[in-house]
Amino acid sequence: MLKKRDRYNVAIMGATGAVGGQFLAILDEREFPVNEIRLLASEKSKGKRLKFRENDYEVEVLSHNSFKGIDIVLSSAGASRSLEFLPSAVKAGAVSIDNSSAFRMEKDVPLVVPEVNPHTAYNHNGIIANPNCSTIQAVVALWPLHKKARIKRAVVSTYQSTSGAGQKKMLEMEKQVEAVNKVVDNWLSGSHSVDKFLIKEFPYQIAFNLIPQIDVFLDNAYTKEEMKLVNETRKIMADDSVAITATCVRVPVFFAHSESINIETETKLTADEARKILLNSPGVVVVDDPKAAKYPMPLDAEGKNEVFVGRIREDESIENGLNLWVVSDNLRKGAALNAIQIAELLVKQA
Ligand code: NAP
Ligand code: 3JM
Repeated sequence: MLKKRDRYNVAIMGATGAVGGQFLAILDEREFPVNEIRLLASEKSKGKRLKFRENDYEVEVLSHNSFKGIDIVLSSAGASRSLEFLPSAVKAGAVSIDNSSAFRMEKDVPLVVPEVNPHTAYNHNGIIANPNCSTIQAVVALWPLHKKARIKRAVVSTYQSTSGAGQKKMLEMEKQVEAVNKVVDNWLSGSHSVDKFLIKEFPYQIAFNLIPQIDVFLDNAYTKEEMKLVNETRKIMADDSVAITATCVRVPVFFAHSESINIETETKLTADEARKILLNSPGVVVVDDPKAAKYPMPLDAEGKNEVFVGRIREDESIENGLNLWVVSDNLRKGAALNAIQIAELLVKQA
């Protein structure tokens, strides 16, 4: 339980990272009632200073003693750090909202998307999990349709930006893009491939390429990212009967993930009905005007809080099918914003 206070002591685990930076920006934007802020990262960032509101704060090295006096931990320093350090945060009496996959599928850990299952946030033992970025934007769009017509099956193909893999990977793409020029003049010589030394973070070149692998491969030939989407979606919708299959692809986009989603529903939903439902759904913006060539794109979603849905059309190959195109800023709704919305739920109830 979060103890009621006028202002809360907040620790950010992974404050120097891509998600950490968004935590600081969004806490400020939403005027979250922060008393003390504690910025935690690795030894590498010791002594670094980061700005929050009007002041700058020194980054401290994460340790088991980092949580004394802290009310809320916003955690995004990777799954192994969450596994190692969040039990100490629980012992210190803090409530942690964890962005990693470490605890998401644990029975006593709520997995929360405030537009879908806000009531589950209150039933925790000190750790609340924030879903994977691709799961969050999918369920924000699918939940209102599921409530109306029950989704029997969903086929999700993702187009995930490099910011979803952290700052080092974004920088690698930038360097690779800079290394390639005069492609059209030299296309026969294949000069849009970069030198091997520019490929360290991703398994293959990401600039001007697509990589159909995110996270590691599992025994069933799916990647861990794909199975996160399947299992987390079912847990959040509290419905294991929904059949879901996913293909997750890294694309050379800096910010915002896109998803092509095909659903089969139990009862018929026309494209117009789906559009109307989504127009009235929290956190969703419908951008869907084919005649004017209006549809969601990652460049337009960058820096925004909503989940954008377009290209809504009936799947003519089956009786009750729909296709959707869903785009959202993965560092905001897909990570930091969703976690801060969860913190806001806790504050409201304290
Ligand atoms: P990132 O840009 O690479 O940042 C990683 C952060 O973790 C940095 O602050 C880093 O500190 C810190 N860190 C790494 N090793 C540490 C250690 N041993 N002790 C303390 N701090 C350590 O990655 P990111 O994109 O922000 O993602 C961070 C995590 O958030 C991911 O691993 C994932 O679990 C989760 N997440 C990310 C997204 C997303 O869309 N990016 C979405 C959902 C969840 P230094 O700067 O000192 O190395
Ligand atoms: C997004 O340290 C790690 O293994 C983190 C890998 C990671 C994750 C994860 O598994 O927590 C990178 C980017 C995620 C996520 O949201 O699941």
